[in-house]
Amino acid sequence: MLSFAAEILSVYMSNRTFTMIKPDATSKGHTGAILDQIIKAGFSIKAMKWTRLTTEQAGFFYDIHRERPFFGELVDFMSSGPIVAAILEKDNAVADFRKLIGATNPAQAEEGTIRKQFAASVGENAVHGSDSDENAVIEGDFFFSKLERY
Ligand code: FUP
Repeated sequence: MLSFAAEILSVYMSNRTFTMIKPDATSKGHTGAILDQIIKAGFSIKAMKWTRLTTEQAGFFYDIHRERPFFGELVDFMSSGPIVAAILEKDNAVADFRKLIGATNPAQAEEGTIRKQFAASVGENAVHGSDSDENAVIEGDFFFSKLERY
């Protein structure tokens, strides 16, 4: 019985985040190195898939940015090649993962962060990390069914 309650909590509470390794990083062959750093930082993978977004799916995922001037480029880029989508688990997952990946603009990202190492620009910045527990759940649900999480 505990496991049912624990599962509900672990799915909806703050120990999970959602990430994508973006098309720039997959196309440059950085997928393995990025996953290695994520795992070595203490995150465990609860769900993962290699896939490619349509422009419609990318637009839906980034709907909050629809009115921003970079929206068209963002959608074109995010649907330009394969991505790795994953749900990650760790205490304080959302905040710790954003620290691990660094600032949105790699020029402002701290040394050692994933974006500092692998991102070329603010638009093509190698990885996504959810910005809140609520969005982590919404974004994970967009990609994964319950049966695809372990
Ligand atoms: P982040 O939470 O770090 O992914 O950043 P945002 O939610 O602010 O932005 C989402 C994505 O929009 C970024 F990953 C890249 C893109 N973006 C731009 O292309 N230009 C900008 O000025 C800001 C964001």
